Amino acid sequence: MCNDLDVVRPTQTVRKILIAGHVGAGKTTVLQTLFGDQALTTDALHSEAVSDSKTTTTVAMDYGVIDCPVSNDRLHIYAIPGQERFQFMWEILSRNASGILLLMDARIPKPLQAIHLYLDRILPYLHQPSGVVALNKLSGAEREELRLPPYLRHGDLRLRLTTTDVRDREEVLTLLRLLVGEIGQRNAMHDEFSLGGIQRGVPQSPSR
Ligand SMILES: Nc1nc2c(ncn2[C@@H]2O[C@H](COP(=O)(O)OP(=O)(O)OP(=O)(O)O)[C@@H](O)[C@H]2O)c(=O)[nH]1
Ligand SMILES: [Mg+2]
Repeated sequence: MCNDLDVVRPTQTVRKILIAGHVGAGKTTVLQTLFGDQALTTDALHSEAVSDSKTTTTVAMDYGVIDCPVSNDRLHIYAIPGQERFQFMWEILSRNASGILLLMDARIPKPLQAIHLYLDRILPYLHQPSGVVALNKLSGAEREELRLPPYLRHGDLRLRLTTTDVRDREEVLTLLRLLVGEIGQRNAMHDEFSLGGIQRGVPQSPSR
């Protein structure tokens, strides 16, 4: 899936994807699931105890590149740190991201409220991104019982809503496919509006 990365195919679209979420949400796990030992991570020992016997935390970023053969996209995936004190990295890593994958531990109290609060903090760094919100850390039975609407509205944004277990490679690939689909839909809508503008006689800058 991530072979032959030296060459960008002529028709390939390169996209930047941001993985976000609280401490321990599973952001680094996404990269480890996709790239194994080759995942580029910056984990350091935690100064405080965290759930899931997690002893390390990301202090700068995680990074990896993967080709999505179905959609002919090359995804540059960046995971941001969850700890507040490394929030300065959010702005740096968010630049030019076309999509966000937000992971949320579904076991915390009021996870949907937590999603909205998190989005309020991260969205100012992003320019109209497409997004997927994935609730994780649920048992198989809990996932089956959970009836989620397909989309979550946050202001003007519509984010694809789903459950996941990012320790499973197929599940991570499904999330990436969903996100690429959302980006494609948003771009198609944008083109449609632009074309509408031309057809309605919106002044164009003179061609040279
Ligand atoms: N039970 C369960 N555990 C999960 C699931 N997804 C991730 N985990 C575990 O939760 C932990 C997440 O750790 P990380 O991936 O390092 O979390 P992070 O979001 O990168 O955290 P910071 O870098 O500290 O912000 C790991 O121990 C994973 O194995 C899940 O769906 N179910
Ligand atoms: Mg991490």
